[in-house]
Amino acid sequence: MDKVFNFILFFLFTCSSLVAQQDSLYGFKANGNPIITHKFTPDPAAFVEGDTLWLFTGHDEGKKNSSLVMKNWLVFSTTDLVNWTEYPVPLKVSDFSWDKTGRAYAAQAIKRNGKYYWYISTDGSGIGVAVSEYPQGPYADAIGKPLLTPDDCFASDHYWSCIDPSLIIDDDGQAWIFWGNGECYYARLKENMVEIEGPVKQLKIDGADYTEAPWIHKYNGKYYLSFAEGYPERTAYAIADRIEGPYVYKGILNEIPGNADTNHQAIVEFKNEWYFIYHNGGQQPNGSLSTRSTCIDRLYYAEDGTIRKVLMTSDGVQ
Ligand code: FUB
Repeated sequence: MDKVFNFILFFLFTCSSLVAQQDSLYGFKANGNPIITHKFTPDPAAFVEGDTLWLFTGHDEGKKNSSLVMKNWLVFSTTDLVNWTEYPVPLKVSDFSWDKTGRAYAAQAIKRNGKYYWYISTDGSGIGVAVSEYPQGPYADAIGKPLLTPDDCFASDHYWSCIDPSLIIDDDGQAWIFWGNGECYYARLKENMVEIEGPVKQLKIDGADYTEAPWIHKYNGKYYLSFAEGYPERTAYAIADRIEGPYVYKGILNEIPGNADTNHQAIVEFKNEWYFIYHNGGQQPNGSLSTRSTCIDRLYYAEDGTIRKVLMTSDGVQ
């Protein structure tokens, strides 16, 4: 009798959890840029799986012009860049017991061996990695400690040097992580995606005024490293034949986004077109460090492999 009772309880609990999760999905349509208007969504990152683009963002909760209040990260998906689904909050900075800052800085997720690894940064405690069976989460801290800390940023002496991870799995299966504020660093990851392999190295790009937000991607066999440059930030980029460089500086890719001092980009191919995903302060007048929103515009390569400057639009992509 007890067993039947327990089974019924378990069944009811499972059904109510599924209904609760389903209930908390939120569907919305993008109407130009910014694409999300019910929340502030800075620091976008994205990957494509099948016919779905998965968008991972931070979450600004500050008042305009206040300092950054960022407690969690968010996940959205779309199959057409117009109709979007938001999932229940999949990861909070408080899920990382080692974090002392309470600030959920920029992050990027990537899939390997059937699991999803979400590399997050905090405002001073370092870079961590969370793992999930599903792109939408829920995610949990994979190692219970930071993957990288400011101590790994050997050429920097400011506390927020260890932020903004960007990941790539190269065609030979080697995973790499790039990151850094003020200086850009990179390292190999082991196949398990939760340990650094070999030394941390510094990446220098002649002619660049590197600030933060590296994004590494590959196009036609070449490596493209885009990053926030100067302050207020533009996005610049450099190209290399090998992942470790040398990278040749190619100049500005995107101008200062409206009403935001930071610029943070993701570059992805989706359904045979390339997209530039970034944030601006377009949802609030009078300036904003802390009310940033994700935008998407098209990205075009020239025949010589350079990238045309991004045209930021309020129409966005259809
Ligand atoms: O959003 C917090 C920080 O501001 C990010 O980590 C940087 O890239 C900049 O956007």
